[in-house]
Amino acid sequence: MKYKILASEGRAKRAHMETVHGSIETPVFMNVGTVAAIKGAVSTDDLKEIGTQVQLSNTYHLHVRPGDGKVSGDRLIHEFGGLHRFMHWDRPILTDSGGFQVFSLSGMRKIKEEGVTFRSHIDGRKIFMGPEESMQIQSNLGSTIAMAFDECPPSLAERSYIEQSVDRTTRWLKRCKAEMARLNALPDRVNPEQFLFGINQGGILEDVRIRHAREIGELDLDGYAVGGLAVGESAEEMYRILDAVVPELPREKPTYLMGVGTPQNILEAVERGVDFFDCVYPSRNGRHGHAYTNSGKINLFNKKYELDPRPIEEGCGCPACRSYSRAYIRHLLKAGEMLGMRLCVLHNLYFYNTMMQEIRDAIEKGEFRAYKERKIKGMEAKA
Ligand code: PRF
Ligand code: ZN
Repeated sequence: MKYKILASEGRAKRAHMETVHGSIETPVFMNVGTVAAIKGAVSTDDLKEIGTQVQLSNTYHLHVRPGDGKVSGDRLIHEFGGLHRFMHWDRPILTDSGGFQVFSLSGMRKIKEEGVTFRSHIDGRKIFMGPEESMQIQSNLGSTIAMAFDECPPSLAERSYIEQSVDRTTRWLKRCKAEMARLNALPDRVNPEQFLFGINQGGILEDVRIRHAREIGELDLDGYAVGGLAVGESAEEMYRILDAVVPELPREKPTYLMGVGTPQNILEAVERGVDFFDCVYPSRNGRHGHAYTNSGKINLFNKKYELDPRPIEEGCGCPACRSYSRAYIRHLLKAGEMLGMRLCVLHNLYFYNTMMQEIRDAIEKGEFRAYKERKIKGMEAKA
């Protein structure tokens, strides 16, 4: 068995997953490196130091780069020996399928049964991507976990559109599964044991979500994601959909909530049974000088930190807090020095990774509820 639940409290699960790139302890926060790089000049050695278990990269971005467009990025990376060797990371990598990026980055696109035609955001070149292409690219990259090619419909789409789109996403998922099986059997694969996660869609329509979850649950995939959330709906709506849909997905498989979220969102979703998360918030906020603490987010550009000798968070073991004051980091940020951003990003990723460790410990001890209440109350306090 690749995935094993070690402890649970209500719906919250503490689990362990075996992969060819080592094990993953869940709940886990995946650190986002869209183009095979964590933004903020963070190296893979840094990631090991701050406790990163899984990195996330993107199919679409690594298809259009590296390279000059004549040979695709993923073919070059395959020739190099795969994404792990290319970026010097030997732990698990999850690749997103490109579906969501196509929908969020590309102005011009055409969706058909075969797939999507759109223009590259780099050079405007026409690109076609369907379920088979997405699997081929992810197989070339050799990621640990590949995501199915899905459509994430706009949050305001009508019911009839969402129903059609979800049915197409199911048909695409079956094609992804067949293509992944074919690719994994080829002799030249970087990772012939690549896992495939399916993605649940359905907007904020509970009945469509539930029907879709039951359909894809029967396909016996390696894991299941909830997509199409955190795209403009309220947090309450997101929790309502998770309440409805997570119990319909196979509990003996990992559950991944895509693109979520704030520390509060993650705590609420863990309580509802989610294992995997990813979000750009810690790195993006860090690059803007916003740092997470147990008593709320602080803006290091604020004048009140000009002579503050304390670290971002007292007692934090991250590379920023071990050595540097708020005053110095503020100076670096204001001077536009890259080190300022880098230290804030390292602190924020450490904060997220450490929170996940605390969550895992709390579930094991049967103290998750109490931990969650305490953590949220603390973060709501004014820093
Ligand atoms: N689908 C895919 N990737 C995603 C999403 C999705 O719906 C989301 C939605 N929050 C983030 N990333 N393939
Ligand atoms: Zn720190």
